Amino acid sequence: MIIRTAARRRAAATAATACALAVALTACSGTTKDSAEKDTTNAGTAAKADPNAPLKKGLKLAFLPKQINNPYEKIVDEAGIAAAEEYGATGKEVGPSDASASSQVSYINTLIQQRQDAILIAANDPNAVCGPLKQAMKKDIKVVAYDSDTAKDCRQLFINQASSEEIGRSLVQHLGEQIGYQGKIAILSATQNATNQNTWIEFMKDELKLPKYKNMQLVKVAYGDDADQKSFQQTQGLLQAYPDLKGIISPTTVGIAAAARYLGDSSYKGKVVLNGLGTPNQMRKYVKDGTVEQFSLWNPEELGYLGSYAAAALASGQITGAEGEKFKAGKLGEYTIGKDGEIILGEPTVFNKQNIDKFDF
Ligand code: RAM
Repeated sequence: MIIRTAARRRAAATAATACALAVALTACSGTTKDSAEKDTTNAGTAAKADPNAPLKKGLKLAFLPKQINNPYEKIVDEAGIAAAEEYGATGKEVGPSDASASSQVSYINTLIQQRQDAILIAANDPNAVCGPLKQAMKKDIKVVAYDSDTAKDCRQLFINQASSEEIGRSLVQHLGEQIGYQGKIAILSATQNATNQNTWIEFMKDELKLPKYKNMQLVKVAYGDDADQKSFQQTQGLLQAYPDLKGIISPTTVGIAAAARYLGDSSYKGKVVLNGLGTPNQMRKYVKDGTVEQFSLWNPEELGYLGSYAAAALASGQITGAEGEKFKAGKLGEYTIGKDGEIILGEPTVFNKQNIDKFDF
């Protein structure tokens, strides 16, 4: 928590500097709301931000998660919807029941017809949703990716839960320590197309190239599709194929919970190390019974809250998506837009037996 606050302060300082520089270029000076609203594309367009514009009342926000029956996505979206109520807007969640590449397309088309003010999307595929999202932006519907990004020109902002590099590398670092930097390891991911998991896996593979991991061997990346049963079966399959497996990293809350359930009831309990990204409420049981020693996550409520405020700031003309612009995200304080329209929530937390009961999400 302390780190997160410090990170935010750093971000604010960067924003102040960026804004001071930008004043000369008028990006931080007052412009009319109309000019800001004409921005229908990504950062770097002619539209100007009006940092003093009030958040518009009555905005309509739609959250489109990877899939609606994912407990993690539910926490994020519910927090975003609650935040919208805070500033006089309404929010809703719609979405597919599976996380396949194009399952979100028809939902985007419907949201465009409904003339929502902003669509917030956790993309199942960086490109499959791009065409419809561009249509939305053309109609002046703001598009904010959160959790899992689209290609950069298909949205105006990406709300990233933490630095992707830090997430990927730290998971390998933690597992390495736990298994004494020795033995076969596997990754149990979500879907093959998921932008967030794939980005993290790239950083994991890069981290594994360092000399200290020379005795650790990544034998397989398995995909549970963020479906509980498939993730369970994939874990079983991994252990059948590699009975001498030393560790599994599952960078998905659905995957890690299913893998923990499999390990917890098997002879591998306490022998195969499972690490990754999970929610404390889903993982508490497995931490307490010794199946899992530690895992990480950020606060998903804060992710939804930040996404909601960012979408409202965009739809109100306070920001356009350009690097260096800043806005106030309610109780979370000030945030700054980074390169390529990315906004980073903060630092992940590591959960273990000592601290897990302090968290309830
Ligand atoms: C799952 C989803 C989501 C990811 C979390 C960690 O719930 O795949 O996209 O961010 O895990």
